[in-house]
Amino acid sequence: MKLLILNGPNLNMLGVREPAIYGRQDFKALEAFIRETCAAEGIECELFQSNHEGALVDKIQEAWGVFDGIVINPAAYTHTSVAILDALKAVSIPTVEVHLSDVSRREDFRQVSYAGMACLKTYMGLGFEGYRRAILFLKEYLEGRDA
Ligand code: CA2
Repeated sequence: MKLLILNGPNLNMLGVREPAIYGRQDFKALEAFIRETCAAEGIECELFQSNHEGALVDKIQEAWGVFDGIVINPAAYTHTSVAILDALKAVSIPTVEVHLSDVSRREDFRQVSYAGMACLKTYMGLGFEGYRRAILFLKEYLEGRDA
């Protein structure tokens, strides 16, 4: 099983500011947490972070026929990007959305998620743990589908 883990703009700045919202741990720690989670579950993973919408769209398109599932935190593009939504729909790879913070309790402009419209599930407000839950959900979903 191969999962692609996508992180959007500014997540590489984790730990630098706004610890009350995003926690104190930095992006390196998040990447290590994701790799350890996948290794413990016997899952192959590739991690990709970009601050550019088109780069994320390219990566989603390239995932077609290569990855079994996608975990995505599109960050600010969550609330603006029809291009990312269309790419996820185009490849039709089982995808789970993750947000470190509980966006449902934040500003009005964060109340829409375009990417979420193409996702099986969303985990929010759980910090790093959201990524672990998304990985475990996809593992169970993909194993169930193959059985
Ligand atoms: O809660 C999340 O995971 C978000 O996807 C994070 C995004 C935000 O735009 C979404 O609404 C919710 C922000 C990414 C990180 O932004 C930082 C800002 C300051 C310091 C460090 C990171």
